[in-house]
Amino acid sequence: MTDKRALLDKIDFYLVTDSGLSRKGTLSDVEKAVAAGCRIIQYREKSISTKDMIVEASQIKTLCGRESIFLVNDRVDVALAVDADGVHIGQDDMPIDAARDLLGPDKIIGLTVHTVEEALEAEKMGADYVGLSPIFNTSTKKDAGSGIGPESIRAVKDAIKIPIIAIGGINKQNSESVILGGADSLVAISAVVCSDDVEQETREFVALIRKVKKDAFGK
Ligand code: 3NM
Repeated sequence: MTDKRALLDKIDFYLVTDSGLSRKGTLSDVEKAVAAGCRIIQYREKSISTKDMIVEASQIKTLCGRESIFLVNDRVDVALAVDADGVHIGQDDMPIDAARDLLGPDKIIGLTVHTVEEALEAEKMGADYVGLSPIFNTSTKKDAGSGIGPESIRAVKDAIKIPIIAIGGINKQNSESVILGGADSLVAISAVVCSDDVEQETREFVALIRKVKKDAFGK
């Protein structure tokens, strides 16, 4: 197991980039989030050329260094080009086994799932974690559908062993319900990248998640 894979068990707050919403830009957001203790970054970029993505992805890889996992959303080719730590893929993207063949056994592959059945299938196919979505209604992803509610996380947690990352409409007010519901980590895009101080917001999310885990589970 690589060092980065071992980090997967220790993640609290998970940053997904969004250049459309960001106040200060993707690179600044990543730099601030890493400085604030975010140990996993997903580069999600749908509006620039592949050439520009590769330049930005390699800069993000440098910012993540050895401390933070660096994943690329959807684009296995970009992940390979910059030797990222892995990819995050959706149900309609490249199948996990094809991504695994291209990336090799050591890279991290996360898959978005919406149901217990999809989570079981993801684990069976060799995903390293699942992104469970959308927990609450969100306007950040237009086609995300309606929130499944934090009470839906438990059934997924009971069904699989790999980590669950919750996403969709999460903020500091509802984070506790998400972690108590069974998520190992959570993503909050607009709550962080739309803020004036990404470093401070990330710090607050990291501290809040750690506190809820410690108080509820003693870890
Ligand atoms: N994927 P916010 S929801 C990138 O449901 C993404 O799969 C989703 O943004 C899914 O934290 C989402 O601002 C956006 O609600 C989440």
